[in-house]
Amino acid sequence: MTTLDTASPPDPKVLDAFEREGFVVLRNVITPGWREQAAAAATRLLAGDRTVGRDHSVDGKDGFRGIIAMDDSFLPLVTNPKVLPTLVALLSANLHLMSSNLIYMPSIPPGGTRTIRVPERHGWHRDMSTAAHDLGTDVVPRMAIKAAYFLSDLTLDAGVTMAVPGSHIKAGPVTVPAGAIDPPGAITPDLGPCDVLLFENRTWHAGGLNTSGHPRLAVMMQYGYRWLAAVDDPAPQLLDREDLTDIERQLLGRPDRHPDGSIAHEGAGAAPLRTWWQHLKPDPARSSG
Ligand SMILES: O=C(O)CCC(=O)C(=O)O
Repeated sequence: MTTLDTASPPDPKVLDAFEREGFVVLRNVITPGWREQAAAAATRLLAGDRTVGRDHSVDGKDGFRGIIAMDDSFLPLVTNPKVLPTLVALLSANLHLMSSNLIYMPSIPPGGTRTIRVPERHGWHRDMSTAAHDLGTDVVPRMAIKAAYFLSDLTLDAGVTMAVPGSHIKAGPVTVPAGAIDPPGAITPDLGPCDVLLFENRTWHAGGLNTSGHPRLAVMMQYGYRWLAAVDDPAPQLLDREDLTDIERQLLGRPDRHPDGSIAHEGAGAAPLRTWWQHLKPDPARSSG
């Protein structure tokens, strides 16, 4: 089993593909056993009456934000050793987890009535749209990457997240032709059940159309720079746990502090990932944090 201590440096071809396309698929990053356990945990959460962090939306979509604090089954994703090296190479070691988002998307039969993924509400977007609003679209850099895991069957009609290759570096919005629901060039990534789709905040993407007859279950883990606010509700009880590693603590939001609680210099809290990365790969990460 790969652990953070035995993780491999990222594949340069994967990094090139991400730079070019704005997304990439990493193969076999979770085990079938974990996937089954996580799908059961997701189903339990969705069947419950919990409202905190719940994200009910249109057309029967359901889900939660902050699922790592709701069921321990999801915790191993935070430091997935087959994903973290690529994330650090593409962003830096100065990372934290901004969101862990479970998304349940029901199947809608072809021709069934729906109010999303229709021409007037096609759903294509870039993430962190408020950054573009505040700063201007053209100056927003890569700030965060989502790692999208799928816990349900991945048939072609399952509604996997779609993306437009290269759209992360194109100025202006993608254009969806009148009467259509997808822009030219949009693709559905070829994903196996144990794969993960990585895409960044500037990549134009949309949930696909699920007509498979089964609900689609996805978990989106969003990692961004530590100077960006987390999207999920704070979960201080998680950080207080004694069974966490320093890397987990960093990713779960530990601030720049010395062990006695006094203030450390800006970026000090990234030391766990930075040290790990230096041992994984001789070159320093893009940012020394
Ligand atoms: O549900 C999906 O496939 C897409 C989700 C999405 O658009 C997002 O997380 O920003």
